[in-house]
Amino acid sequence: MKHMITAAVIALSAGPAFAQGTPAPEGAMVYFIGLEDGTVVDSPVTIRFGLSGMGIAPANMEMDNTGHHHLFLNRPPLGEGEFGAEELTLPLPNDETHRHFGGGQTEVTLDLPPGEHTMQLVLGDHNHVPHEPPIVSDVITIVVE
Ligand SMILES: [Cu+2]
Repeated sequence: MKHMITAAVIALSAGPAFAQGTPAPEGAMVYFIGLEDGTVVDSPVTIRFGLSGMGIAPANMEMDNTGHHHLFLNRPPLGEGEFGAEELTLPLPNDETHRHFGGGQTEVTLDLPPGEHTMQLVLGDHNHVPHEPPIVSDVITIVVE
């Protein structure tokens, strides 16, 4: 009896799924309103998201020059996490450290334990993928008393 050898074809050579990212206009910015690096707060803390040069659209709604907010919480800056630069071209995860505001929300109130909490805002397109170039805020560390 002859055995056939079947080669598993693994498409390792495929490029990023979103090689052409959603373009962001020059000068667009996301930023924290009223919070900066080192700000001391009480919990619960309300975190307000600022955006200039672009508009907010809910997730899954494809419109030029829009996106929705994501809050990175206690993880490395975009592009410096577990998946490195690859995460610039992939949908952002949705978990405790990656909060999505796909309804178009521009603030959130969080119960945070005492201590330091590092955060960054990242705008994502209708597919939750960062724009090209990525629209990200400064990384700030707030101190919860
Ligand atoms: Cu999202």
